This record gives sequence, C-alpha cells and structure tokens, in this order.
Amino acid sequence: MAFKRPKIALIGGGQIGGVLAQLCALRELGDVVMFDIVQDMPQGKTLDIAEASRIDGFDVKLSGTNSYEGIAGADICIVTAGLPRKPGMSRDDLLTTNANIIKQVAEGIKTYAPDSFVIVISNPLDAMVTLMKEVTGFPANRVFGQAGVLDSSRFATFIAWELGVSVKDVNALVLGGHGDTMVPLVRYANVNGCPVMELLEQKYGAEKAKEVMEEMVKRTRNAGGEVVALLKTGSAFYSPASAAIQMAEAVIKDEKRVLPVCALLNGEYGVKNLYVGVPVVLGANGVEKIIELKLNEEEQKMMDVSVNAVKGLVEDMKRLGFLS
Ligand code: TXD
Repeated sequence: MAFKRPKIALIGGGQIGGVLAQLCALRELGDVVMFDIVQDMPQGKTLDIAEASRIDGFDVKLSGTNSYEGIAGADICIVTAGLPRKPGMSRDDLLTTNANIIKQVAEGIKTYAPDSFVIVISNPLDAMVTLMKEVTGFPANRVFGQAGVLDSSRFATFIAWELGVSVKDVNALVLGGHGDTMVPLVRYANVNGCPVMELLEQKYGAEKAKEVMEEMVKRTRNAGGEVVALLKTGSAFYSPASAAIQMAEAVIKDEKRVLPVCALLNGEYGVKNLYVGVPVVLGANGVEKIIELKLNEEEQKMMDVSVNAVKGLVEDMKRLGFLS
C-alpha cells in the first residue's frame, strides 16, 4: 500500500467554498476538488488558486468539477452547498430549498465517497447535519457540523478587544444550536487561566462587569447578522471557512483537538438522538469523544432552550417530509 495525500472535497464553491479551497492549499492539507452545479465556476476558482501556488509556495492539486464522480474516494467532504434566504422567502421555503440540495449532496457523497468524513456548514446548520446523517447513513462520528468553532472565536475576539489582551490567550466556548439561542459559557471564559469575569470586575466593578459581559454575549449571538447587515449581500465567509478548516485539520492530522462541534448526542446534556453543539475530541476518527460539562442550573436552562429550538427545526423537517 502506498501513502496518499488526503483528498478534500468541497461541495459548494461559493463564498465559503472559495476560501476553503485557498486555505486548504495554503496549509497543504491535501488535494482539493471543488464541486458546484454552476458550470465551469469551480474549475475557474480552483484554477485561479492553483496559479498562485508558485507565489505562495504550496504544492497540492486543485480541481473543479460539475459531476459527483469528481469527488470519488474523497477522505473528507466539506459541504457549503445551499441558497441564502432571499427577500419574500419564508423559513419553510429556505428549509425546503436547502434540504433538497443537501439531500442531493448526501446521495452524491454516499455513492462516491462512502468512507469520508463530512463537515456540514450549510444553514440551517443543525437541521442540515441531521439530514446529511440520515441520507448517508454514515456513523455519527463521521458526520458533524461547523458552528461552535466560529461562534466561540467570535466570543473570544470580543473579549480580547474589551480587555485589550491578545486574542491568542482568550479561551471561550459557545455551546448549543447555531442560532440566536446559542449558549456562550461565561463562567468558563478565561485569559490563559484568568477568569474573564474577574478581569472585567477589576476593570469595571461587579455591576458594570456584568453589563459589559451581557453585551458581549448578545453581540456573539447576533454576530452572523451583524456581518450580514454590513455586507448587504451574502453572509460571513472568511471566518466560517477558517473554522471548518480547523476541524478538517484536526481530523486529517489526528490532532485530538477539543473543539465545539455540532455532534449527535446520545444522552449527554440530557439530550438523546439530536445534533447539538458541544465540545468534542476531534481526531482521525472524527468525533472521538463527546465532552459533557457539568453545567450549572442557569447554563443548563439556556442549553435546554437552545435544544428546544433545534428540536423545532427537526420537527419542521419531519413535517416537510425530509426526515423520518
Ligand atoms: O457557521 C456556519 N455554519 C455558517 C453557515 C456561517 C455562515 C454562512 N453559513 C451558511 O453556509 C450559509 O447560510 C449557506 O447556507 C452556506 C454557504 O454560504 P456561502 O456564503 O458560501 O454561500 P454561496 O456563496 O451562496 O455558495 C453556495 C454555493 C453556490 O456556489 C451554489 O451554486 C452552490 O452552493 N449550490 C450547490 N452546490 C452543489 N449542489 C447543489 N445542489 C447546489 N445548489 C447550490
């Protein structure tokens, strides 16, 4: 048996897909194939990135395809295929449109990359991961979603700005579904071991510190919307791509990273058979372990609200006939 480079399939070559391809190349994570239904576009994007290889000094194969055969044998698939919500479109309309797309994508992956790990990014995230799992029938350790890495990075960024410290030293964790019910864990947030709340209290006193933290929690929950409002068209794409690449790298390099991932729970946090964002160990076997934190009453309550929001999405998917 010969060693081979990992093959990374990017399903969806839009805004996030493009940055994913460039990051895979810059980090030499493996050979990249980008799939999209738009004729020639993934071929053009990957050609453009490949032509920077001499300048940036990377050496990986990049290609584009409009047929699922092109992803044959992929080790890892990162899925961004889907449409954004358009004016006049209801939540159900978007759910139906993207569920139809993810169903197609899942069938393509099942047929051509049956041994792959699948990272779903498409929205509504928690519902699309659930559908991906159901259609592929892959084991839960191989199908998971990106939300928490980004939400946590956003939270950490705001904390760093507020305290005037390096973002590299900030650890912050966001659990729950990928929506405005997400659960930023204030009690666990720290700057290289120093509790963030303590640092805020030193700066502002107890009362104001609480207010400042509440603002940061609110901003984290609305961070996606904040970017959408500024961009006017489309949603965040640099940071979601970075987040998914960190997850892919953890799997490809068997790093055993502890990252918040949308993973299938089986009793943890009082939740059974539902995809929710929780810290996991990510390594060569994908989701290798789910880490169950001892949440306090207030945190568990927020988690329950978030879990219920995800359950609602799953119910909608059942009602629309996508999930059994
Ligand atoms: O953190 C997160 N999980 C997210 C998720 C953060 C930001 C955005 N998030 C969602 O990711 C967003 O709501 C979208 O559902 C996806 C992808 O976002 P992106 O900004 O990359 O969207 P684009 O630019 O519209 O790209 C989507 C591509 C586009 O090129 C389409 O032609 C393609 O998807 N597409 C398909 N590809 C394959 N197969 C099918 N059927 C298909 N339909 C559309």
